[in-house]
Amino acid sequence: MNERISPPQPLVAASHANAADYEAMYRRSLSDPDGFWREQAGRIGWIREPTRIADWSFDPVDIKWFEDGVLNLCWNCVDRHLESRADQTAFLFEGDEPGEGRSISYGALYREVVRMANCLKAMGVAKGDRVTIYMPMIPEAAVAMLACARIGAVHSVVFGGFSPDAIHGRIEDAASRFVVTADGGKRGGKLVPLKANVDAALARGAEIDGVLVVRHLGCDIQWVEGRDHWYHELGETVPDECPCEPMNAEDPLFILYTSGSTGKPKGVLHTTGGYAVWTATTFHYVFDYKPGEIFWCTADVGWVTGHSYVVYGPLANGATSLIFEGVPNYPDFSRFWDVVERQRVNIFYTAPTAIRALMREGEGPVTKHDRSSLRLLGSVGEPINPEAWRWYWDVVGEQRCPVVDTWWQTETGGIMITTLPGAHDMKPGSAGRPFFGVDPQLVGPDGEVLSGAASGNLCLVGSWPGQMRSVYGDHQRFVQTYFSTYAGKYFTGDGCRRDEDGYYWITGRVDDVLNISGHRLGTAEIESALVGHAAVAEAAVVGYPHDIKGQGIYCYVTLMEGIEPTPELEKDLRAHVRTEISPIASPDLIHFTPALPKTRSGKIMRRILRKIAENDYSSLGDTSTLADPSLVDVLIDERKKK
Ligand code: 6R9
Repeated sequence: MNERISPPQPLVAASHANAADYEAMYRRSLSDPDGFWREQAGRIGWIREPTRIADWSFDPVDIKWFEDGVLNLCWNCVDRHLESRADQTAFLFEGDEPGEGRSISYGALYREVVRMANCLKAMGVAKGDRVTIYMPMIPEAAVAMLACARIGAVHSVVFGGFSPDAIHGRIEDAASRFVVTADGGKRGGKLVPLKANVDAALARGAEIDGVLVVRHLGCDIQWVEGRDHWYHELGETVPDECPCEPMNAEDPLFILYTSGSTGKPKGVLHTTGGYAVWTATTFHYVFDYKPGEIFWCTADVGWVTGHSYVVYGPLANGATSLIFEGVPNYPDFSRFWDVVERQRVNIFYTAPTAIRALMREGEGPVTKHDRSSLRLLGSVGEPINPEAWRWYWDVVGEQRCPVVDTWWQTETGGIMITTLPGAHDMKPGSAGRPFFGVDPQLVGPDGEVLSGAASGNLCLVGSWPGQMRSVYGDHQRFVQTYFSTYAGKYFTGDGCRRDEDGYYWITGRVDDVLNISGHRLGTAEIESALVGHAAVAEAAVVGYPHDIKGQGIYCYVTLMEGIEPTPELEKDLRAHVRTEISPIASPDLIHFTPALPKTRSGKIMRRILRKIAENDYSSLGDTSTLADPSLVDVLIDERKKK
């Protein structure tokens, strides 16, 4: 399908960039990056303006932007707006129960952030210290991030759905001595015992100086005297002013753990100046944000999308950003549109998995709510199939609202490939064109650079301000993961097609990273959780097509001698993975098998396992290098019975 849809005309006329602007600005962003980004850096208030703009190399890998600039990102997101919009809403909070929530003005946000920052200081947090944030989707989660940025502490947000083991691993890796959490959270009517999970994580051993606890639900929790502090109590005792720490542009802002194809999740490190400019600039152009509009990104702050487009991008632009604690199907499938109607949301940004799940419920839950406030729709996290795109455009947006399909990664800090609302026609299923400063290249099987319409591995040549700078504590892993496949290029891990109009169509990961409902999970992580179970000898995990989640988790499992597969064991393995990693990582299909297909050198042939999981037995490729080629038929027979 190569259908083109033009954005509605009134929108084009009022947009921040039209087609001619895009062409000129894009060309200049590549031919004169210093000039271009010096101008865009003007969106940020600097304590000392940078004189050096781009200074990077991909071989050896050393990336710096705005190197001699000094700024504070919290000041840019909060204090800077006090003069002109102290009474304007910064965060609109919609709780898990409909209508439960509040609105927080920039003035009130300032007071909250100062209080939280002073609480952190009172616990001993200093510039450069890592603070782990494990919170529900409530304003205090954003407040904690901003408070860290204010005092120069490095936040490491851990998604509230992660298990004690996952929290513990991240605390250890970041050598973080401080935690901010809440007594509990609610999602879809269910209690999430956040404080209890933190207690369990810390019980596994960690050197912790303080845990700051936000009272959200008022539920019963355990308390460790001397270690735990109530935010509302400590907050009473602290001063009501807190200066913003002057930060060098290349000082770390945050670490965010994300799954790769090997090993443990890695701590993606972002620094202050480049990330600030990147999120501020992309937010302005991609969402075409106009003062006074209400912007709603449904992502949790536990993911990069929440960092860049719930908190930093919107607030750096003085926007009103909606924070939603709940889920799309609680109390029913019309929840998103109920919120859109009540809060008069103008710009709505969500993930394809949510769109597909809602689409299955038909138009009724959508059309019963007034969506006339909507002006722009966005999608992020995984490829959006053209059917879901159409439904989003036709039913949700009534063909009035351009759909921006935004491709990017935790590593890129912000949006990289997208159409711009006033500049480009849309093609359902295609992310679109590169954003300013983004220079994509498609590389073929032999490392050759492909030109024109082609399919290959998506690389980026040249740095952009929002690029991650390192893997926390392991720069070599950064170099190895992203820059060793193709010398001198950043390799994204995604496959991609470029069409004759220069539009990019992301086809998905080409490495062992799964994308489950827009959440990244490494097959290696799930395998290591499975083999951690006493009954399991070996495990191999692959993705397979799933109607709602995009990809499902397919686990091939061999058992220890003498152990028989039973439905109880299957249930137990599922529960085991859920507690080891997270419910997100719960296996969709467990396939018990006597053996895994291996080469003679002992490597599991994942290519074959993927095909069998997909029920595609026609093109298994060469199976002659297998130690036991007859195993393939056994696996196929077993698959057919699933
Ligand atoms: C922002 C975010 C990154 C991976 C990425 C790709 C997939 C994200 C996409 C998309 C197709 C889009 N992805 N957006 N694929 N179209 N619009 O999702 O970051 O969690 O790090 O995931 O997600 O495969 O490589 P992250």
